Amino acid sequence: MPISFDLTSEQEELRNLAAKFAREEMAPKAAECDRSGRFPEEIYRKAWELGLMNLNVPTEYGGSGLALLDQCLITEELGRACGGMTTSILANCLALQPINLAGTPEQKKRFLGEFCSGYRLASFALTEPGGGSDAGALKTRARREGDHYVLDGQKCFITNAPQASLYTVFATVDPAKKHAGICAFVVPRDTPGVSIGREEDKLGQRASSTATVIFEGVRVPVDHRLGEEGEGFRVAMATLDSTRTPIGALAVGIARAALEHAARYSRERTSFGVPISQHQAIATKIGTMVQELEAARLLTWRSAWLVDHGERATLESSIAKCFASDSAMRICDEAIQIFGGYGYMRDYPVEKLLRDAKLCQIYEGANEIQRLVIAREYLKRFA
Ligand code: COS
Repeated sequence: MPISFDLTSEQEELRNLAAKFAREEMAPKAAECDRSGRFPEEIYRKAWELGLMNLNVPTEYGGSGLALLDQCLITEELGRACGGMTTSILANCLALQPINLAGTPEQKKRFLGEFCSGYRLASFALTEPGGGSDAGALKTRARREGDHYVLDGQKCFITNAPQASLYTVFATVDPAKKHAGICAFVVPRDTPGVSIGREEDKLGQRASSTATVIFEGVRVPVDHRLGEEGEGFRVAMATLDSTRTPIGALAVGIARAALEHAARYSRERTSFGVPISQHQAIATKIGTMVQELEAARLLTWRSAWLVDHGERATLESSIAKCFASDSAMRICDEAIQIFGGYGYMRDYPVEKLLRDAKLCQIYEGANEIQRLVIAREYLKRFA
């Protein structure tokens, strides 16, 4: 089978569009939003206007309908400018993917259409205060009452929760059934009984918002359930199979920014009479950083390519997300080291990158879970 890393002219255009938006709109406000924790809604609106949101929504429902590889190209450019803003922009793709995967044509038209006819945000609500990694043990209850389900429970660390108009929520009809009891629901924000709890004050990615969502006696019509009763866990896992790869691309974007800052600084800063880039101690750091960045990008591209060719990429998406986020942490750490004392200071851009990269190791499945998935999938194939 031929392998090509050439991008089409359409892909180059998309990448340029994202790079321009990142450079002109996101980057100038990244430091300010990081300091204040402000949610820059004007940027997200503009991203929507340019078609840089809802990238995975099919064109027939008004979305961009982009291949996952195209989504990764865009995400890397956005991630290079601001990790937190990129997370908020990507959150719609994560929240709407269960509808893409398991919605009926009528549900897709009803729920996806409104995201493409106007600017709106959605949140993916899986994680709970009692556990994130063991998603099969979630406790939010869904009790069937006639043609409704009644939801009770709490979801935590939910991206864009305070601003979202819709949540895709995972709840169980019977905790004893574990995975087989879980259902996926579409829950509009204005449904009585839905409220927002504590908004988090985070280490990094501070331009995105993160909060608890509380469901108290929330009545959801049966036709808001995605897929059959008991299919919710599989819908969540299949969603993450395609959304973990863009998290890898986001980590590549953050790492690329760190490498570029460090490379530029190493040529400007002198010590012992020469630019520090001429010292082997610095050059070998840069050599390793470049290798890790290139490898991380290739892994995200391969995972995206497989998904775009209709393959299940559980293994590859976990590898891409895990490797890219671990490398981003190492690259950002080395970038700070190259900047020396300046790197530790908030006046310089690299400490933010490290704080932003850290979240990529934790969300959409902690990297310990990715390693577990990788080992399981490898052993299945190896057998
Ligand atoms: N696609 C489709 N189906 C899948 C799947 C996938 N990627 N992964 C698992 N399943 C199915 C399995 O085939 C199994 O189905 P059967 O019951 O019919 O055999 C079922 O789901 C249960 O799978 P499994 O036994 O692997 O579940 P476990 O509880 O052992 O482990 C992990 C699942 C740990 C991998 C899962 O809970 C996980 O990914 N946790 C992290 C959650 C996460 O990413 N949270 C972040 C939220 S977004 S910020």
